[in-house]
Amino acid sequence: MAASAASAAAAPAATRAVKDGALLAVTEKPTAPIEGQKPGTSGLRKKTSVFEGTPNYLENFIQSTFNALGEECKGATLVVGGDGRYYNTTAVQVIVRMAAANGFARVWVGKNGLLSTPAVSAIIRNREGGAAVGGIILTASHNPGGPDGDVGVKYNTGNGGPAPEAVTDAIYECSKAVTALRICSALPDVDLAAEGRTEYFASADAAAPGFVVEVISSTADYEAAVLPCFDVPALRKLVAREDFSFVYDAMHGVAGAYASSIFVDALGADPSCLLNATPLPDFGGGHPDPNLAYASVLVKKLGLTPRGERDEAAAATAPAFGAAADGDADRNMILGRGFFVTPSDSVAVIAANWEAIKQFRDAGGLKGVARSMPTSRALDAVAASLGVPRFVVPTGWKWFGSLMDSKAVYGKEDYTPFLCGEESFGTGSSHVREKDGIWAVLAWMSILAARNAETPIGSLVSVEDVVREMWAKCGRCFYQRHDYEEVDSKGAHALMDTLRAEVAAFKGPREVAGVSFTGCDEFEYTDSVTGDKAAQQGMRLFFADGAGRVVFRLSGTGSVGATIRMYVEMNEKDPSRFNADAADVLAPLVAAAIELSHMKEHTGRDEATVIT
Ligand code: G16
Repeated sequence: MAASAASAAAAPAATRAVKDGALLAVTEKPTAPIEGQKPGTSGLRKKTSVFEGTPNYLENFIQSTFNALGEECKGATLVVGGDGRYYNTTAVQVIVRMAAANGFARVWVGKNGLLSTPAVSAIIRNREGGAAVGGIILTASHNPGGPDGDVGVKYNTGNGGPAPEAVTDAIYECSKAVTALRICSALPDVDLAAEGRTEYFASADAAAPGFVVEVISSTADYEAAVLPCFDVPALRKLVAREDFSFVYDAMHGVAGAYASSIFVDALGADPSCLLNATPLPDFGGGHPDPNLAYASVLVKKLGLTPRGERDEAAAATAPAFGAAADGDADRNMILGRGFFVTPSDSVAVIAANWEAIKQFRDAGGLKGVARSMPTSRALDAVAASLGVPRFVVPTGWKWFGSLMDSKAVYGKEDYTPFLCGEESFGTGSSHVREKDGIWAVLAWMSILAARNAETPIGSLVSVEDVVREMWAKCGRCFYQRHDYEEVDSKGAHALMDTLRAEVAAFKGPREVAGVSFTGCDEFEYTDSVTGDKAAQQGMRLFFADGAGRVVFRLSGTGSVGATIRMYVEMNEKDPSRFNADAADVLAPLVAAAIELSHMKEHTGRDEATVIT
């Protein structure tokens, strides 16, 4: 399968030559800066109504991106695709016309406008030996889609990863100064339904095309990057076991475009294992966020309550393994029969079981691991036990890229193969420079395959077994994230200021709401590879000498008001307490953090909007 995917990626597409120079004529359209086009944690995300209802909203941002790239656009190749949400194909057509006018020589567009986020990363890095300068991904990730939902645009650089802050800051600065849009208005719509290459010539006798649009397979380059990471025959053996069954919920996002060829064709699973596998512009009316709250159908199927507790009756007949993806297929949720794996535990378990994963085995082991700061410290304990360097970065996948590129790009220490993860249901490795939901699922299946290579049918080592094994070695990090969504922005900032004042005034341990509050700080980061700095990356409150921790930060991915994220963690080393209910264990920390932050006073809220 891997070999055929690789050759499919290299297969020449049908070519059509169009020799009408008028089509490449550039129109300069006057425009004026639009306020608020500042990329957040992962690109620009706004309500669809803002993109549709504000003249030139998309065009301004794309022109600002190209202006920020400057000379890099000239003669270059750009990748364009998205998660299939409403407005995806409209935006693709606009971007192609603007790319032609801004000097790009070629655009690679995913068939039907579809490309997952990790697929864009793979195409930028690998297709034609890394010929693309970068890519534009049309996604608002896990945010709902449709006319009432969200649209997002993000730029990935030549390493395949999300643009670092220097680039997004430059785009933002350009957005404040943009006065003209460059567009090849006469260029016809790209036929997105069929793979193929269209060459536009500036004149009938031009020797070479002035601009090329290639509609490429959405899946081939991605499969060629991801399948060789795993022992596919071993995965097929697992899937064929009578006592193994699994369900994958693509949540009507772009993962559906990959799920059938990977899980059914390559691994031999029955097509009935796929749920919601047709990408839809409104994600079927759902919220394509793979967590306990929004992947409720899958959660129930796996024998779990909406709080992630085991429902004995339902668990008795549940599949052995379940997983879900978000809109752009970079996030994942992992479930066992009647068992929820927190994303923080997930990356720690993968690290602890690295030998089960061919990609790591072939390289002689992991050379680096990392987590975002709010992610639980489970990975720290595993990294220490393995003796592998461990990094803690601010929230945002872009911060992992420099560590993965440390040797190849910066000539420093080699940390690849590299494993990283975030509490926000993101897990990935150095095979691409984005988090990769399907990679994470295959990593988990590889662990189950390795652990069950010799087990008799009927005694499957389960998801729960491997998680408990990690807890037994490293302790259990009880973990929850409480999100207060669509809070008034002023109140949210005032809450952060209250915590900042707490840090400034902290005089030593004291009791708060019956818990011992032992320290606090504000997280700041210096990238050890590039020297880049990031200030104000979250307020940290420590309890019980650091065993308990609550982090507050404001989300950078919402589109309305502010979202306050409160991440609550308690590290427990005593195995007799591992079976306690996470909500019960964390309740005292939640109460103390709410008191210290003056949550109610700043937000008017009695409780979180979503707890995951
Ligand atoms: C993006 C970033 C992640 C980040 C997440 C949540 O993910 O790539 O690194 O953890 O947003 O960010 P925030 O807490 O600021 O909302 P995605 O899947 O939304 O692109």
